[in-house]
Amino acid sequence: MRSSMRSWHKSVAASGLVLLALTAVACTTGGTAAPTTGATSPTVSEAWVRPPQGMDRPAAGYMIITGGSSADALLSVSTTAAGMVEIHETTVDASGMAGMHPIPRLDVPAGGRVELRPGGYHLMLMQVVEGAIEVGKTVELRLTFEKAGEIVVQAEVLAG
Ligand SMILES: [Cu+2]
Repeated sequence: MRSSMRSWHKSVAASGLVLLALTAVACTTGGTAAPTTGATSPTVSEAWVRPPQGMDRPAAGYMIITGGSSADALLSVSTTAAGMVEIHETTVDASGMAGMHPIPRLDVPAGGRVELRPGGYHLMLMQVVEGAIEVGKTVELRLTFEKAGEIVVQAEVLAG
């Protein structure tokens, strides 16, 4: 009896987590209705931008991309806040030195979760428009996916 209670608690906790995750995704997509075909596009949550660390320095963008019903890929990103945006991958070489380089596409598996975060995949916003990326502001990022097309997200500028 006691053990069945415990597993009941566990499953309630687990479904609560799922619910939270779904709510977060629904908020960032602005409650857009799902296509009637049942096919879903990738969704983007927790988008934020770290301001440039000094003059003529790039800013960085982070987010969580959750895959839709079929595999897709992020191909490019643009914003009015910067002249150019690259998708970067962070790698660590044999001597432990971290470096980063642009990648032409970021694959998003169906139903998968791809995190862009400090020390991992990230967006590099180059040629930042003066004053456009400051803490407290919001940066609009236009993401182009191979299949889903354009997805626009609002990224909060956070000190980080
Ligand atoms: Cu980078």
